[in-house]
Amino acid sequence: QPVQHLADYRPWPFGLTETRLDLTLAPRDTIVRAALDLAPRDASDPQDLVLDGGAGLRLQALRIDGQAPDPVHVTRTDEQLIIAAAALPHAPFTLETEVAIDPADNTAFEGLYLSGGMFCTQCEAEGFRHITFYPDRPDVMTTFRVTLRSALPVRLSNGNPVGDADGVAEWHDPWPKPAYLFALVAGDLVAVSDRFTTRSGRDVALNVWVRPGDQDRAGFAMESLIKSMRWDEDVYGREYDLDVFNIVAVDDFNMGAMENKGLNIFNSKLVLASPETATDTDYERIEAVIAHEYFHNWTGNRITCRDWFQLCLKEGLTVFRDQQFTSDMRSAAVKRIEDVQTLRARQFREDQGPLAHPPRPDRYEEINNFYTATVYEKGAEVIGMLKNLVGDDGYARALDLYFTRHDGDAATIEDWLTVFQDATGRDLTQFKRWYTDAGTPTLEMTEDWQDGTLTLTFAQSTPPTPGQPDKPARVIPIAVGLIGPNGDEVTPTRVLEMTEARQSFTFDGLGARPVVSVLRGFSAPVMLKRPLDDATRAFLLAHDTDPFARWEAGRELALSALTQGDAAQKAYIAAIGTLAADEGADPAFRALCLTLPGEEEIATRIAAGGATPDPDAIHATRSDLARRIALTHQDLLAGLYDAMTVPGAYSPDAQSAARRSLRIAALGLLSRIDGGDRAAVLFGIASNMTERMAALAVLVRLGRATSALQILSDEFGDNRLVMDKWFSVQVMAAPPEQAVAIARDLAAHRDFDWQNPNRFRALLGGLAANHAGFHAADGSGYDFTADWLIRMDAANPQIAARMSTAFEIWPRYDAPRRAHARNALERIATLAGLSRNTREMVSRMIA
Ligand code: BAL
Ligand code: ZN
Repeated sequence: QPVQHLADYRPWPFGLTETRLDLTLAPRDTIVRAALDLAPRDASDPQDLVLDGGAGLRLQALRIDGQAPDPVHVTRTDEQLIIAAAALPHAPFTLETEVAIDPADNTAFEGLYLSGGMFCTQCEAEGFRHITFYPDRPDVMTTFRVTLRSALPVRLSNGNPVGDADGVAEWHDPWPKPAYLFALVAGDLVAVSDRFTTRSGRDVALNVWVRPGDQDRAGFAMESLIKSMRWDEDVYGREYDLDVFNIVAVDDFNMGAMENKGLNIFNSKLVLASPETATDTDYERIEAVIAHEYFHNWTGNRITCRDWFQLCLKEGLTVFRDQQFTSDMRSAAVKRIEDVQTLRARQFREDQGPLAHPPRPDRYEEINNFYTATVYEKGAEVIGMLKNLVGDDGYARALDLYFTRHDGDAATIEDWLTVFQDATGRDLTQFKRWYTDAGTPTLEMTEDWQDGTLTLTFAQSTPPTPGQPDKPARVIPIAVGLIGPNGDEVTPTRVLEMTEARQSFTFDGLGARPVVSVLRGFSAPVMLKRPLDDATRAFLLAHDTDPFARWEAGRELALSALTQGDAAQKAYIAAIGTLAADEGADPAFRALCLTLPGEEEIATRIAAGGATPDPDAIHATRSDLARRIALTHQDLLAGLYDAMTVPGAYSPDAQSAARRSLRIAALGLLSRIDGGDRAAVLFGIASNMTERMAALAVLVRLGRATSALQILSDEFGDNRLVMDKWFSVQVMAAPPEQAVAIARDLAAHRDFDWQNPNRFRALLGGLAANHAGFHAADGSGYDFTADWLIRMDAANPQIAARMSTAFEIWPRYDAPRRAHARNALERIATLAGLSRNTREMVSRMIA
């Protein structure tokens, strides 16, 4: 498959009105019979019928209106089946195919595969072509009728059940959909069930399907689903549209979850939770991802993407919606801060390296490589900015128009922006650059104060990214508030709309010079630079009424403390102590303020300033600062650690989780001076996984985790999800100089089932998350990772390519590290038989 270009899009020359599938499931020789009702779009211009489907499909029969075509008119290539126009009727016709496939050999988990004896599918983006020959593109939408034949007791597909008897189940999906939303499951499963009545009175059967024995860990997923369904009705006016909604938990899954119509398939780690096995973070994530997949029913399924370049149309919007949902269910302030942390850690990092691309790319080789932080998280930020610019009412009008105008469509970013223009009258020509231009803009702010007038001058610039050397100015919504010298807000939040490369805004009639609170709520995904002394940052940390800006002031102080030496450290430590002691503040907010920036974030900041990050120095400086905080605030932290104990039975609600998060932040700092004694006690007595894992991470960092690790594996050796944590914490929290050796030992462990994506991610992702460990000066982290990427690529290209992003910022390090990284990448690049997925990633990284 050559490079795909957005500019080359052409509609498919046939219409498809119904797809009928009949599958006889077996580990080997699954038989797939497909009947496609087709019609040429323009009978006067006959076209070849080109269907996707490669060598893995063993074609056993091919008929057009019941007749086998002359073989001279049929061509097979590596990736397609082509029937010449000469063999096709000029009127509607039915194409029938019969193929045999081997799910048991499918280690790539794309298409139909087996996971622990269960048949399941993953078709986004281009998995359906591994099941049958098909126009596997999102703009070909049709209704599906599916017959499943299997002796396994549960047989599921999309839409509504028609019947199920004697090993044969029939399903009908009345909503036209593209093939990427097709799914089937057959297995020995049990359901946690409930019902939901939509506001127009549709009675919907809800099921969360799990393996027998896992039912007691599926209740939270069901609660989350019901909350999501209600929220989408209340906030977006969107109702569910089938009689059943099924969720299935699967152990082997490349993604987090998948929004197949009426049959969401989930990685089991995003469904199964109990207090003993899941952390507060797991619970929050399960709630968010259940919501995300459910919300796709409207933003993704009813309105899908015309082509894969438009992926952020559904993903950015659905992430934005799940972020709103979590804000409503929990603390909006804390959620916003967490989202910005994620954006900076993943997307700003992506923008800083050779994989930088716009939210809507205009070329790709392998679309699976574009399920990125830029498409998802930056895609959501762009919608947040749009909402900021048109206001809440404008946003609501635009979304209503989007749902009415485009229901049933395969739409584009242009369609999306036109809806906003039509609903609000606003010209979005310049705004569109956020979709088409890559890179994180830098926004510099300077202030001028004269006679009661404050002038803020902003200058924006965006560094070059691959293929985009020059970046014109973008529209940047800059939310600003002014705070008086006594700490009162004198000017509430106002959104300044910057449209030029350099632009000034004035505030008149001010009595005394205020302190500027800028980029409130992180109103645009930019890197803000402003000359500000630590005393003013401390003032904002104490007084800013915008929680994000308040936290950000603390973050800036922390980064200053980490890079500027003693005076900055003193200022930071004093300010952070005041905040930690503020009993009026949300414990989760205090926890966020007490948590130092991660080593990766510090490195990104140093690189953005034009310097070369030194992973070992960053690790040492950060550890020293944590120790100084602990020494200075020993009593305060010990008091918090005790006071934030949550009495009674575990509950994953936001308030309880907030208290635990503050307790854990205190524990982490105290461990810098108590030798890990508190952590050892906590690990022994805690009955919930949140506190046990936090304690375990401390013990691993301090090299005293041997018995705790043994206890955990004795207790949970047969629980895959807990064992994933067991693998990852040992590497992620390890002292950097030991991380690679520990990873090597664990890779030889009998439970390192490397073909399971979660287990592979636990170990390799754990190492990548250990910044100074992965970037070991001798290149051992790079070599170890490259060895495993090579091995994984032969089994599962998607996972290998995804995990190769561990290298995505290699050019920012020093010359010896760069040489090691380049060697490792070249070793992968030159491998014979490398997948398209990994080849594209590696070649972009070493271009
Ligand atoms: N569509 C792929 C999985 C997700 O974003 O929901
Ligand atoms: Zn999604």
